[in-house]
Amino acid sequence: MKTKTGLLIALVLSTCVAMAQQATTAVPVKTPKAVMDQFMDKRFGMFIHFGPVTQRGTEIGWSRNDQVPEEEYDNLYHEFNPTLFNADEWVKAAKDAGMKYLTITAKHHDGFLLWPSAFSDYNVSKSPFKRDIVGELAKACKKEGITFCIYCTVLDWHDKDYPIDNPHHPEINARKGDMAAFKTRMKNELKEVITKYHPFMLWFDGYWETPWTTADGQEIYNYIKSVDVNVITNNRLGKVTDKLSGDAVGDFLTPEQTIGKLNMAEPWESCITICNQWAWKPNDQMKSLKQCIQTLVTTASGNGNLLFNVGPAMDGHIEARQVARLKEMGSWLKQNGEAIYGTKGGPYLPTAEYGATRKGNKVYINVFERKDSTLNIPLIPNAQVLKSYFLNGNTVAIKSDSKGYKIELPATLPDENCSVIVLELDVDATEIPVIKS
Ligand code: H79
Repeated sequence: MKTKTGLLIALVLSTCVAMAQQATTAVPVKTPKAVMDQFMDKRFGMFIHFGPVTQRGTEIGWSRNDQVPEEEYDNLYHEFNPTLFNADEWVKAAKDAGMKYLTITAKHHDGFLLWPSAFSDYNVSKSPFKRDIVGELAKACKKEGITFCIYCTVLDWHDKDYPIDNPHHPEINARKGDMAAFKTRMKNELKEVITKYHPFMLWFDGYWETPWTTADGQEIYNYIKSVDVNVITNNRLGKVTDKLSGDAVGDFLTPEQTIGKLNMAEPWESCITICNQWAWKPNDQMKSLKQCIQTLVTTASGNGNLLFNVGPAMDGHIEARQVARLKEMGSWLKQNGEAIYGTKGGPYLPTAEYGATRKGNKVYINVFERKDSTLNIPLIPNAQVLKSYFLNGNTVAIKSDSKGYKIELPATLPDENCSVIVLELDVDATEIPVIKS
């Protein structure tokens, strides 16, 4: 009797499980909100563009078949030997900058893989360097508590199954390809990196070429979710980048080389380079410390994350001047990180003079520039300012009239790059609707 009842229970249970599985395949699975919140609380990450192309010092995303002929480009890996590559040093540079996550170009449009894959021979294990760059970085990140993420584009000009060979010369774009076979290989590669390296997030790119459709993107998104439901993706799996509706597929918006607008409804991350080029370029122009800090703060003030890019040199080291600049950002964050990590943007729209962030009952007014002896900002409706002070401790006098607050600024601001003024309120600052400056 006992076993019969047991069998019956098992039968009912397995039917329920099957029904639940059917239900989940019908409705596309989304990333849990708690995971997205974890991601957005990090605010600052390191983007790394690296690969055999660094030997030419040209751009990874568009120099193949342009500045570097295809034949030459596709053979660069035979000499790829970045002997100074040290994952611990890259991760330390990110950590010293105050970054909380790191995203490596495991596969860019040129199709070369920085990990030893079972699914494509065009990978780092076939170069003289041989070592697993993705694996070593994943390990170093884990050791240092930096969240590890992977960039992998949906383009692949090297793969014979991908229908486009050369976007610069449409007349020779006759390659027929086989998108079904291509997507199968893409899935295998994705499953390989997810199960081997456990990325928190996958950063897709290259949706714009004609062979790729939004349906392909949705298929890949669903596949990723079937491997690990908690893996986040950016919105570049579908055809539209600026909205998470319509033709976009994924979890967050991705303004490129520009700071996103304040958006309290949809998560976003701006990717911006520390110099001009994504991949290493000799003597590339580097942003000033002021530009770097204000880029980060304006991004956080718009409620977004900043994925700040470095391109390590051909021998594998990150230029000393870039490491130093990142460290300077880290020093600023050590003193002012309270106004960045785990905050929300707003309630004020960022301006050239200041941007605001908020957490609990505090609004942080991040002042970029002293234009006058007072900083004038609009009133926060239905709230009292209980206290006002610089994050470094000095009190700040604040007056208000019907037009707004007048914050008295000292003759010189305490920090020439960005000084944080805290306003303590009698209400929860995160509930305040956006105020037009
Ligand atoms: O990985 C980085 C870039 O390589 C990649 N996205 C970021 C994160 C990217 N690949 N392509 N694009 C971005 C857009 C390319 C625009 C281009 Fe052009 C138009 C390439 C050639 C024409 C603009 C004008 C850039 C170079 C000339």
